[in-house]
Amino acid sequence: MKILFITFLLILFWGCSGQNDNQNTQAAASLAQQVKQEAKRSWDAYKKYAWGHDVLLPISKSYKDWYEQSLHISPIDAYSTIKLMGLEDDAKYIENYVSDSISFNKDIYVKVFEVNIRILGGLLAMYEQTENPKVLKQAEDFGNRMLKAFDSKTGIPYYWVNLKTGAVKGDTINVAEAGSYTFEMGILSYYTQNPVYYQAAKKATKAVFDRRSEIGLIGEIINVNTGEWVVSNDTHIGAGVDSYYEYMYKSVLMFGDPEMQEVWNASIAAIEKYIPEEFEGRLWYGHVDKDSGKKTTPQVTLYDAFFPAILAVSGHLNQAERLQQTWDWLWNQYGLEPMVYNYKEKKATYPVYDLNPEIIESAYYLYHFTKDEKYRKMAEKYWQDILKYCRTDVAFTQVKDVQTMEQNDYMATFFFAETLKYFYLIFSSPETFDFDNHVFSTEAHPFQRDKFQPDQVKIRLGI
Ligand code: DMJ
Repeated sequence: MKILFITFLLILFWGCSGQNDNQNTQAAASLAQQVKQEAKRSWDAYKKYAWGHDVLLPISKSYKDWYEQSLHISPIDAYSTIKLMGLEDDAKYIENYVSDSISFNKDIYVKVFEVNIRILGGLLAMYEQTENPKVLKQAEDFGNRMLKAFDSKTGIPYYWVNLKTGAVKGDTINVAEAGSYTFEMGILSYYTQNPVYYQAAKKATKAVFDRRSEIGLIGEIINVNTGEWVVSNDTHIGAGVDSYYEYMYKSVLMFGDPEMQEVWNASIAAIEKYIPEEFEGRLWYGHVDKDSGKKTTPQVTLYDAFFPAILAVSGHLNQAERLQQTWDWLWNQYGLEPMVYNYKEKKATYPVYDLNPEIIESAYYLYHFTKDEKYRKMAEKYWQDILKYCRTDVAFTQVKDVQTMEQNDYMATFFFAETLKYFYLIFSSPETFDFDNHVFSTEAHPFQRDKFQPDQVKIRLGI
């Protein structure tokens, strides 16, 4: 009788949990569809009001270019999301436009870091999807123009390069801008079978790493010619540093470069030893003096919320989950995140929210690694808040101040490339996308790992 009763309870439990799983899956699937519809609506607004230009201004229904001439950043950056969502006509339209109607031979100075992650990364993702040789030609042409920036005494790129003349300027640069190139330039080396790009990128990363302090920490801002640290002695993992660490690990994942593995091992050990801090029961990664390891400013930027994703994928899952809890707590203080936050004063010191993706990216990685529905619930809340505060009649826009929710008139290109993509992926059924066989660039452009044959990687990247 007792056995019968226990069996009945187990069947009831399984039945209910099966029903819950079903409900969760259906709810997530309909959110994925909603994200796709919103992406399409925003893309149509870009086409209507800003086609051919870099960025949509969704309130004035106008456009803005980053420089004197457009670089078509939105379509190039948006492509991999549009393709992943199965918006085939739009994807084909962008592919044709990029291969037949765009020239990068423009007499303008561009920010090397920003165009690398958005334009070179976007073009390479497009090539991987289409195998259109004209797209690869565009990527190669762009890579060659960018390469001129790396011709400095240290190998760290200048801040600006003129796409037409190859002239450079700007000799102080933050660490993210100095050393986050190995991923895109490694992929370019692979597809063009020319190691020059990866070698230049790796030299820049190592030039930063080689200037670490005795306790293994790097600074924030460096002089391209002298290799000296300037402005402050602080170090952290946030805005201005973030992707330097991200690309070390992703180059290991993608290319298996043993030297980068050593660089990553030494870097993550120093980070974990000196930067984490417990405050009021939560885990924070604030600022630290790079020479003494002493805590300085208890400040984070919303870019730092990429770190749970990197911790999770590199095998530090518990730490990743704890850190994501902190970010979730911060989101809930406002209903969106502030760009800069002092966690001891509990103050948003720079309260803008630019439609950034990092907290959603980390929720997606953690959902993948734990399959815990709580991460989808987190993402659902972020999505509802973005719908509430950032949605406009035609697209989405930034918020000037997360305390008042006053809107700004700008839809950053990474909203297409990253934010919408990570929302779509976390709500889609896991079979939609083979996470373990892909590595995302810092701009969320996905690249398929099994397209990179290890023996060929060594030859083509010069490892
Ligand atoms: C993106 O442009 C990239 O992810 C970059 O590395 C830092 N973060 C922004 C978006 O917040």
